[in-house]
Amino acid sequence: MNQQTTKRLTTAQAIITFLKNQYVERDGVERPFFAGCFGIFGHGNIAGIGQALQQMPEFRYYQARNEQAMVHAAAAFAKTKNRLQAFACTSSIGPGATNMVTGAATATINRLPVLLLPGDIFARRNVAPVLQQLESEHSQDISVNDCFKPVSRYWDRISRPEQALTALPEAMRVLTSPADTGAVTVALPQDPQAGAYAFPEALFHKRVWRIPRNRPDRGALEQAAAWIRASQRPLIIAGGGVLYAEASGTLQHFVDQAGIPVSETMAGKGSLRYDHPLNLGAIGATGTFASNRVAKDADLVIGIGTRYSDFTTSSKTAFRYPDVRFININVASFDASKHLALPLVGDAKAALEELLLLLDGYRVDESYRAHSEQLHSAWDAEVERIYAIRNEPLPSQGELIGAVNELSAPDAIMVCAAGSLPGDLHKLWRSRHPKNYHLEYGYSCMGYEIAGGLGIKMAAPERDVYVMVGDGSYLMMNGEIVTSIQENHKLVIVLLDNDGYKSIGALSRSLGQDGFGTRYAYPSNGVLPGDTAGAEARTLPVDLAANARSLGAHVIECKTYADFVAALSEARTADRTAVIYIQNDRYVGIPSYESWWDVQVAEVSEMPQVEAAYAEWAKMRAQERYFL
Ligand SMILES: Cc1ncc(C[n+]2csc(CCOP(=O)(O)OP(=O)(O)O)c2C)c(N)n1
Ligand SMILES: [Mg+2]
Repeated sequence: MNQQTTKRLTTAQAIITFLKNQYVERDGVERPFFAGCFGIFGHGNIAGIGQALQQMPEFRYYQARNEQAMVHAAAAFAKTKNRLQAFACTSSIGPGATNMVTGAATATINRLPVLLLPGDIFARRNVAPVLQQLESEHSQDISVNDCFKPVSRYWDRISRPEQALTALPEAMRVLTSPADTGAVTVALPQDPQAGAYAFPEALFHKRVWRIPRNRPDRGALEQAAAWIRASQRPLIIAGGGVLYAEASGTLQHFVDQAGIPVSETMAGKGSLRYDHPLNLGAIGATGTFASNRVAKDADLVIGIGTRYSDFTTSSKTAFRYPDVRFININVASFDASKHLALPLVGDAKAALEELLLLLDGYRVDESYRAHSEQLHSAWDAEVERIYAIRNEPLPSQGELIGAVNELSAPDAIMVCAAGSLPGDLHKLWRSRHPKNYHLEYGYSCMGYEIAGGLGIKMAAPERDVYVMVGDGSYLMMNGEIVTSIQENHKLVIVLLDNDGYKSIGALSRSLGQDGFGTRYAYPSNGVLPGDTAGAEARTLPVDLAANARSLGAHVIECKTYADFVAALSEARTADRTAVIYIQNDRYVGIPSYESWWDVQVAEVSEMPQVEAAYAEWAKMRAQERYFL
């Protein structure tokens, strides 16, 4: 085809036409990369991207309520699709754009592809300052969209239409790269966005981006096999990379053959079924005693697709064996090299397949395997114990998690992000398939829950989606309930009300700070009450169930565990998004199991409890390690 054939389009029309024609292929399966575009219109995008979407309804537009929420929905969609499909998000300029910054950071930290198309100020500048323009006396080449730079894996601004010709392929390279993916921002000043240009037709040809399964260096693989053979107590840590690579089956095969136990990170939970005898469950600060005991003595840690967050490593106190070594399988050399590991840079599935061949005939010592299996069973009994608690008068969070787990279909998807729920879920949720457990715990962004649920349901409409959300997160961002009803993407939202921030309240008490600022209560004598105020604190007249009802949801209010069980079956048959509202106990918590999380305590204070907490902290701090 003649490279010189051109088509006169606005830049926005060219972008949407381009996006429509981008495909990805992995393992011989080809699919369109973009599922459509979320957006909220304003003067920064209505005549550009807005008009283009209107003209091309085959590239589906979804209206959102809040720009941050739509980016969360897009990220959750991409996560559910194992990064093989994604959304674009269009916003106006100014606040519409900066609302997306938090969403961008969430996507980038979780390594999830999202294409952001914020509107931008006039490139021709003569009418500046345009409504919502933040001016600078130092430069005219600056706008609020520069805020996206540190939270994007690729950032560009299209000030002249022909810049799209080089920007768009770069955007696709990053979005489809397993190692580099994250938020990609292409800012669109409104004049070139709606202005026309003769674009080469070649830009719009169908293009298939191959998602590679890179194999690690052969020498590194051989060395890894030698290290594994030499190890007495190896432990696998399964991270999100196992799931994105769809490597669960290979991991199970590997574990069955080698007998190495597996612990799971927040993003990697579900890599093995919970009832696999060598699955020790969650690891780290929110880990099980099974994982944390094995991690403590492990002489070799094989991290697969993990970024080793402080929650995973218990702030570098989890691995105590003096000569512990690490082998890290990761698509990103950055993560593969953490803890001065032997890096196996490559795809999790491909790397495990190669290692399996090199480990032919290898098996851990029978006593080590038996020890791991014993811990697995002991942990399962602990989960059973917590599921069976029937706390009065208000139910405990653990028993409610048990009910959701036991009464949901094994192929349902449960989503959560912040509060006390993630830690409890990490320990207690029994994952029955690789996508059963969806936690955004890279940014732990309050507000992700319902918006994320929407994105998940769009990615997997055939599955039930359970959103587990605290009252704090619910208050922060609940608007996508409306979108779920508008688009008929039914969610079951379990809204756990404990009158404020249970998680930060517990953290505050552990720091000697009495839950200050974490209860939803009226001030008394100008001071917000802490936990010692007990029941004397006057709670706020907030009715979250009525709030959910006002947004159009089917709301079921519960008081007891029995009500809750009945509500779960009612919600399953409801014709639209259902919200199960229940108050639960602020103080009954799940303990931590032989782990720690480093939160810096005030070194000097006028409060004796804080000084005591500091002394305790200093002891644990001394156990933090460098891996050199
Ligand atoms: C956007 C955002 N702001 C602040 C925080 C810090 N934070 C973590 S959990 C939490 C409280 C969450 O309250 P809620 O949703 O009611 O859950 P609970 O702790 O009561 O279980 C806060 C403020 C956060 N994670 N995200
Ligand atoms: Mg709460």
